[in-house]
Amino acid sequence: MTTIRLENRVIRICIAALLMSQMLGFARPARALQPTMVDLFLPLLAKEYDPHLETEPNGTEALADGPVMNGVVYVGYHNTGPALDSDYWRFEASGAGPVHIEVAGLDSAGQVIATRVGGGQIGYVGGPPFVIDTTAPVAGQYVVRVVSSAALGVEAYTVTVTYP
Ligand SMILES: [Ca+2]
Repeated sequence: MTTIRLENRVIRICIAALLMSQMLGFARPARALQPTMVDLFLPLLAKEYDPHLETEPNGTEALADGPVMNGVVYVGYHNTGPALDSDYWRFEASGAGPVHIEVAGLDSAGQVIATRVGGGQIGYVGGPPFVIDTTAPVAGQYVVRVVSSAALGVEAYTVTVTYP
């Protein structure tokens, strides 16, 4: 993942340099440049900005990924390898009601904590299966904190939240 992001960055810098030089009038004509740019750039953008993937850093409420859409599967990564990694995902409940959280792909060291922003904890699970059934007491912002590690060699996990 890191390698892909680095490569994306390098390629984007090269493309930006090409575009700049073209704008300033000392590069090849636009027709010669454009097909290469489209072939390379669009698939990489689609990967890097996929809204269903986590974006580090996301280790605090303020940096939480989201808002996650109701019932949609999101993918996070164990970025710190065997060490514990905290990823925050936020969602907004439209009212009080049942909240269902499912996280798959954590090893036995994983934890999932659901909290109302500015309020208290509404759910916790400290071992598999990582499923929380709880209740949102009021409308508002909530976060799901996924504490993961890749101790068992798994690189990714999924998180799905359904809420009012
Ligand atoms: Ca992560």
